[in-house]
Amino acid sequence: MRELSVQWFPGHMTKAKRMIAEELKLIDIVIEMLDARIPAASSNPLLAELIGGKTRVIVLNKSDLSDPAITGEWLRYYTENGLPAVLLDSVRGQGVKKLTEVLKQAAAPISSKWLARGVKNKSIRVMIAGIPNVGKSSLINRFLKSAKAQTADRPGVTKGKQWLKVAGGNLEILDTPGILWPKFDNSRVAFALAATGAIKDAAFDVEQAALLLLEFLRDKYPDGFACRYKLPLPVLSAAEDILAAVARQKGCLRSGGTVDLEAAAKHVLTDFRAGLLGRVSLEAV
Ligand SMILES: Nc1nc2c(ncn2[C@@H]2O[C@H](COP(=O)(O)OP(=O)(O)OP(=O)(O)O)[C@@H](O)[C@H]2O)c(=O)[nH]1
Ligand SMILES: [Mg+2]
Repeated sequence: MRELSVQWFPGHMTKAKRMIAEELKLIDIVIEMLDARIPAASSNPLLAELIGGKTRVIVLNKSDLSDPAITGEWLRYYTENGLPAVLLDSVRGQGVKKLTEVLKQAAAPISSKWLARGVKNKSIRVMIAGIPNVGKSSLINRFLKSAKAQTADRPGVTKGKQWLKVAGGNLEILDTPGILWPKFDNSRVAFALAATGAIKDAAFDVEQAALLLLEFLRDKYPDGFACRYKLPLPVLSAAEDILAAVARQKGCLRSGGTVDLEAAAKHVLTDFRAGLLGRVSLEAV
């Protein structure tokens, strides 16, 4: 079996945990941003542990790149497990309105509880947490565009911290996202994170990742890559032969005419991440 190993520094995880735990003291609702193509691999078990009883909202971002049928099943999975979930494309802003509605609904019981204790006009504070590159800053930029006001730092809050008022000012979103380091439980998770760009290319074997991806696409989503690389369907070749065909098609050749598989592998990963090989989900429910 082909496997992908990743150079991995667990110290990052401890540091991320400490930082998020500190920020969470001020937060009422946490948006857990997942990559719609890999909802399981992009979720971090630390977060559930850190959040404790706080309200959690799931966002499946980059849903413009994922397989719509499988993403629909993930959405159902979360809602059936009592977690509000929203599909998002945080670059184009698709789903932001729906997310704001879901946040308002999640905020309502918190406000009522406060009101029962005589606390009025207190804003509900929201934080966006997720693994690197999942789209946290893109969503914050979206909220920045629609924000009523960017509130200044206020008493009791670390100096310099900015809150964005949204949804009529009742909700405030922390404008610094919490980065969760992904957990490489096994080589399947490592592959999912590598293929989608959640970990830097320098930390794994790019050629190996591209071969795994081509194998997956050949078996599950052959149309997109066959069209992109002008391969006749059905594609039955071994992943190595497909990669060599991509190299020839893209002109990735070394002096002397041998194929440059590493260059071809980079093409494949870049095309996949940009959605040029079709809408693909790497993980089913
Ligand atoms: N197609 C698509 N691309 C997205 C989406 N959201 C973010 N991106 C792209 O993904 C890349 C990372 O987005 P960021 O918003 O910087 O991600 P981040 O979570 O803030 O990343 P870190 O700060 O490194 O943790 C950028 O190239 C974005 O343009 C999305 O919904 N769809
Ligand atoms: Mg960011």
